[in-house]
Amino acid sequence: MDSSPTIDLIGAPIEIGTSEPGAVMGPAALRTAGLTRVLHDLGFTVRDRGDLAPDCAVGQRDLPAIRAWMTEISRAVEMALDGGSLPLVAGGDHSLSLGSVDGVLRHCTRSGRPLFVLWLDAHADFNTLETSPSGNVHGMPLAALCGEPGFDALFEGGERPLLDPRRVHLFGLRSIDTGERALVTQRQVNIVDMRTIDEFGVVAPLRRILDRVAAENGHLHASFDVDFLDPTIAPGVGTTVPGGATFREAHLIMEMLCDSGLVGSLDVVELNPFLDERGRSARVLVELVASLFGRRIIDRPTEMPPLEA
Ligand code: EXY
Ligand code: MN
Ligand code: MN
Ligand code: MN
Repeated sequence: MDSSPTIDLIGAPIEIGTSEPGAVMGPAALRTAGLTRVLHDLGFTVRDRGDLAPDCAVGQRDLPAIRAWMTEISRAVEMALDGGSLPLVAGGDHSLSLGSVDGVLRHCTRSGRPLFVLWLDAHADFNTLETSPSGNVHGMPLAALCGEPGFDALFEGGERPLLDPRRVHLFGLRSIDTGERALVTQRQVNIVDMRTIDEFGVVAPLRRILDRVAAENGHLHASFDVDFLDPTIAPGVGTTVPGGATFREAHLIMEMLCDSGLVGSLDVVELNPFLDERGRSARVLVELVASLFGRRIIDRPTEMPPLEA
């Protein structure tokens, strides 16, 4: 992990980006599953900032309501980074990344480090208001962050730093809509889909991404959507897609991210306890976050252990 010993846990119980209610309980479920305790046991100082609650009418699902959320999330993330902490944004649906990535962008614009995004997700989340088949904003955050037209109502007036789509790495993709497929190709978004993972595993594709980020002294923002995982291990999400990452693949990704020391901010999104089975998905997520922050079975170098003579 990045050298920061302090983690700012920011609850973002937003669910107006989706049509399936329940993600509002995500932050509470992650805390109940022991998120704060495992991080503390790993030696981190965890500052739980509580749950953000922007001033927007309950049930409002329009862009101004989402803008109210985004502004608060962006400010909290930027403040954490400016203060030398690592922001961990617990969702809530994936539209929260409109705020978290915006906040990281603002910080990185000042720190001078290029921002790379690792989007662990079954989906591309690169729809625009035009191309979206559902109108759900949680399927659009990357398009909006990369400056696609139609999202001005989301960002308070004035200049905003844009995310470079060529520094976005989709990882685990297995569901994409027609319109966003054309867009991600046109914008040269980097894609490691499940077919690539089936053929080459997670190590080689992820190693290539991490080497690139390290070579450019980049800040890596990891955005972890529960539906990246196979639904058999994480059913608690409203947009499950069969054929996701296994528990071991997900753990290995987290351990490689940890070893890289490049992750400077994290979202954990789309957990829907209403659809979960006795907290199973929440507990899996906490296990995986623990691996991302350094929990190991034994401390040994990553090369093959010597065979006994
Ligand atoms: N691509 C579909 C849509 O835009 O409606 C499904 C999006 C699911 C989004 C979740 C957060 O990853
Ligand atoms: Mn920084
Ligand atoms: Mn997503
Ligand atoms: Mn998804």
